[in-house]
Amino acid sequence: MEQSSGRGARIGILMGSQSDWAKMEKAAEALKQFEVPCEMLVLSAHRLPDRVAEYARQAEARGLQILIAGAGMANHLAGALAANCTLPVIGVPLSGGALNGVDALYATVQMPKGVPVATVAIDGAANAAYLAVEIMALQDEPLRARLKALRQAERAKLEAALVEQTPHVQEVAR
Ligand code: RP5
Repeated sequence: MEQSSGRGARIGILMGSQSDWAKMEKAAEALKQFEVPCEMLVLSAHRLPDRVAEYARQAEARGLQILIAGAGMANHLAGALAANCTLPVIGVPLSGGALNGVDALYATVQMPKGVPVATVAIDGAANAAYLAVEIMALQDEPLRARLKALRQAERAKLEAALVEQTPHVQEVAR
């Protein structure tokens, strides 16, 4: 396991179990292309509730700007973090267990008024990172430029693929 505790981290990526690591690593990978420093940590809301609260309470003072939290089944990690800080918290419901992530989706998304968790799709860790970057880019001009450049590059790649496909499409249509 590579537990990264980031000095200078702007985003904290947390997960309920070591078994969630591979799925949550997708968030770190997505952040890498934007050069946004992050830290990754396994902290269970049920097994280590005091540590979760402590982490959330100290997060802002440590320079973290957004927390991303993923867990499966009775996912209370994102909610427990949101309850203990006012940073934006993005929840990632993870697949697994008898209900394969639908339970975690409901547990993550149904937060009480005033204590929101922005919830992405089941196993949507990469999108949690993109959303975090979009929020941070509001106040960060170079990051905004990187975000727009990446979108543009992806669009250009798809446009190019479309042009390559065109003769084939015409062939089929004939
Ligand atoms: C959740 O239960 C964890 O986030 C994980 O997705 C799932 C299974 O956890 P382990 O039993 O592998 O620790 O709380």
